Amino acid sequence: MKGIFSALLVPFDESGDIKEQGLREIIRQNIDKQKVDGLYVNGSSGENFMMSTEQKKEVFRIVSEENKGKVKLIAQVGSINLNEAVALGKYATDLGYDSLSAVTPFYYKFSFDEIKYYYETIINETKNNMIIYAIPALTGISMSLDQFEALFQNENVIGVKFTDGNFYLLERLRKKYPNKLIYSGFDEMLIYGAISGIDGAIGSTFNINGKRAKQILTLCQEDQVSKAYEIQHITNDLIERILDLGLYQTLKEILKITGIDAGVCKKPFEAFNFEKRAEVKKLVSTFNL
Ligand code: NGF
Repeated sequence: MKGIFSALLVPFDESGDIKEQGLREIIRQNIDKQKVDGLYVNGSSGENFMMSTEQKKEVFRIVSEENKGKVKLIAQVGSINLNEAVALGKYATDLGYDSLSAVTPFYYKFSFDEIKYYYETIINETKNNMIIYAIPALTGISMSLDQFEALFQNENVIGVKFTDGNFYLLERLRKKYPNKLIYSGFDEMLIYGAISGIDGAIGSTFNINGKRAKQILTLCQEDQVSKAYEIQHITNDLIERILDLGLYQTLKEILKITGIDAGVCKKPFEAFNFEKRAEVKKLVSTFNL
């Protein structure tokens, strides 16, 4: 369960339906071309929170079929509808996913006791492992070291996807929990997590730039930090442009330019600005994507 995990992109058509063949192509791109160690399915990058329960199940099923046991699979099942989270958790567990993950429940200002109950319920009902998905910038939930400790007491909580720039908290977690899996979540800050001894990383840009992410992680593990910095600098030149042009739309456009039917983003995400297509083509050749 260590290494580079792509937060899988999902291609939609103009009506918001999943493009099955395109999804299979994106899975193959990740496994065969980017050589990722695993896939993080139905996270933010999969536009999960905009999909119906049936669509989420469809994605879980197609990924499991196309993967054929090749790389590790993590199913993000978090939802503020706890019944849905449990149902999705059971579904992914039956499909053989290696672990579940769930975003901290958001929108309502849930107390920590409520958050703990949410994780315990998913674990108890599914009997699967759980990776906490902490992403304070999008959920508004910033957990303290003590709160992580309370969740980590449950042995089924095997780790955290830490999409946060709080590297002091990351260092404290790493020291205190050498046996829990810690995945960094911000691709542009991968090197800082790698220096702090993370086990892996989960990110959207790995769909197109996974090989560089793997190099950064491996070089840091081999104490070759200045070489890792060189790759992070190149990576961030790329990510900076992608963020300016629109994150998921541009990632999909890059995939399309490389011949993959990556579809469009689900509305109300805006369409990709086609006036920028020449610039994206240049990114593909400059960064050898
Ligand atoms: O897309 C986001 C939103 N974050 C991802 C990742 O942390 C979560 C990150 O890779 C994710 O992809 C998922 O749950 O599916 C960024 O896209 C990347 O660092 C660019 O900022 O914050």
